[in-house]
Amino acid sequence: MARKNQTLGEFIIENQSEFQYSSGELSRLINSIRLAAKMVNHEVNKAGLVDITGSAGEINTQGEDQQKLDVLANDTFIRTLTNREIVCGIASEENDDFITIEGHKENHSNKYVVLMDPLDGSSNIDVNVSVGTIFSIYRRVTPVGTPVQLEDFLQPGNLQVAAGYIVYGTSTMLVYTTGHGVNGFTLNPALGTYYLSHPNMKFSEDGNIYSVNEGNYNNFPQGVKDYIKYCQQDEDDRPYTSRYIGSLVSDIHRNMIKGGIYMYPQSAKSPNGKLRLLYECNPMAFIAEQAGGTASDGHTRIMDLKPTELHQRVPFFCGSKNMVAKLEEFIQKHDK
Ligand code: P6P
Repeated sequence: MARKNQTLGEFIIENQSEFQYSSGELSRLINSIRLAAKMVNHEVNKAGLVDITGSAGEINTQGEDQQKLDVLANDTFIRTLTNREIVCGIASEENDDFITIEGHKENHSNKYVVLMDPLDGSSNIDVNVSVGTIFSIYRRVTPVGTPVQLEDFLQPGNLQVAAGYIVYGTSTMLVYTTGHGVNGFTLNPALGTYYLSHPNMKFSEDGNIYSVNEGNYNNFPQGVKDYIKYCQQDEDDRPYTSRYIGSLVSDIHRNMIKGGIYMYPQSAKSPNGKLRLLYECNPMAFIAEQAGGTASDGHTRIMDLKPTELHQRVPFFCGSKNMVAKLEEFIQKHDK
């Protein structure tokens, strides 16, 4: 049972029984993510003061200019999870291939793998706009005790055991689910403690915010164009409000609190969309569904998609379920 202002540590202990099959290892894993998030938060909050903003001069696996904080966040999460030996593998947006964690300690856990986007929206860092970390946790499919394989990471989102995000915004929040609803914890930076500030977060069935990069409008599929025009019509509860931060975690976090839909469609520039299925769409979809929302690629439930590549991209529509359903109606009308 969630009690307002409970600390994250108390919450994890009191809800330990919910972690199916877990002998406390999943709790230890969430605790490690909590610690790494505090370290990244410390660096993000002083980004403007120390020479760590701006480009690291490297290009990541996505061909994107790697920001220094991207590298720092990636290293921090990987080091924290590796030192505690509570996962046997890590896949990251910043690394071409997955990382295998060899166990040396007697309490080494080799049940779980983590997939993450260590610092999503990092192009916003230099302009002081909020950014986020996204993570997704699975039990491995290969036998425990053998080295992890790619198949341990290429699992459909409906097999996630936990997923969450950290939003480094006006306050830093950790929002996650283990399949029993969604709870948001706000960090008190003075104490370094997270407090349950948003128990049992819910997407409203309807909303009046739509989030999309309208600069790509001319390249969107016709169904998406029609839906955007529908949002703008002066009729019934419309026009809706357009809000787009360009930071997935922030846009979805706001829409979960206020009601709304986030859209990243395919386009001529991004024929499969821009967002990555494994460590952006699946975790955000798990959270959205656990909060009563939905997430699809316009035709199929995101969490039912069978992954084929570690960094594959898919079109992504996520939020208030009646808004996503309306969009799918427009998209599917053009399928006939
Ligand atoms: P665009 C950030 O790079 C990101 O992955 C998401 O956080 C964000 O929603 C999207 O891309 C923004 O992309 O093409 O609109 O700048």
